Amino acid sequence: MKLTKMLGLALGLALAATTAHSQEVTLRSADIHPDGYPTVEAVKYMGELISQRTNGRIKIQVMNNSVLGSEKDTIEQTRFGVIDMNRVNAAPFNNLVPETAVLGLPFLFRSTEHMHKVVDGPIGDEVLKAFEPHGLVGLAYYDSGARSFYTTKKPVEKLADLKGMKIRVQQSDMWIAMMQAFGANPTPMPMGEVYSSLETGVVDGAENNWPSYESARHYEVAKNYSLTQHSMTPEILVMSKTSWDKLSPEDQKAVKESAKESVGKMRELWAAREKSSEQKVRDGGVKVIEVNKEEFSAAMKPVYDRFVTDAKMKDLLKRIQDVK
Ligand code: GTR
Repeated sequence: MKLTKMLGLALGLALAATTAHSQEVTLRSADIHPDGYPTVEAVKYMGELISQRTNGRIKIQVMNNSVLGSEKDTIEQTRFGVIDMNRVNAAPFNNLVPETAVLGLPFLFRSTEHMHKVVDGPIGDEVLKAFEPHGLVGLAYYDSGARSFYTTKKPVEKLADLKGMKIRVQQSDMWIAMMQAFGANPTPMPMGEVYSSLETGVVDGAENNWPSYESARHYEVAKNYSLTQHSMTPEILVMSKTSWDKLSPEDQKAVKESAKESVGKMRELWAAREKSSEQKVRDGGVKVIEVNKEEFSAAMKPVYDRFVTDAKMKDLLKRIQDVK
């Protein structure tokens, strides 16, 4: 190679390195929830952290309130690099990344502490890594409490009450199977369509945690909330692999660390919001029903049999159950 060409190449590389280092980036992050919802505020907080770590070079713009579309749609856009980051429940990832389905299995986690131990440990990291072949980089888990059923007309007091009821589910085969095992008639649809579907009778009910039940105002149209607490499927924060690959290794590290650090903030916000949302819906006249959880849990074997089939999934499940 001629000297001039070599010099040119070296200069080019050096320039690329400087640009990579001084790169100014605004990462657009999707969320379906409104301002004030813990997931939205936690990602904004992550934005503050990343900005501090990079002297303001990297910022996060949270595009919430479903402005970029439903969770299923935004996952696709994130995979193709149209959206940089996305905070989505584990459920809409289930068909794409089967490992995530294990985290949503009914009555899997014994408590919030059990769930935290699993996602904070090596199993959590392993599931986050499983996103990479699908164009996504798993960054962190956020709390989502426990999900329970709510219905418009007939309250769910026992398992048999769910028989034949049309229940909205998230867009995941595992969730469809779960509803079938409960005896219900699953109707998959994005969160944004649930309010009107409850109101017009397209569905008889849905299921969610206290904050979503309250925030999306579903409690106004479905006033029976049955404490089945059937799943503690967490929220997952991911980044587009395309956007990730554009960052320098140092910036990637800053993104990952800021995401992990925002988890503590999220947990604080979540614990407070669970309480205030519960209070708000109780004050709003919701009938809260205690159920025999064992009866509901005993019906879940078909879901495990169908979704935990190969040795890898069985091993993952066993390791989660074994976490003390
Ligand atoms: C919420 C969750 C959302 C979405 C929603 C749903 O609890 O935060 O990401 O999954 O439930 O049921 O669609």
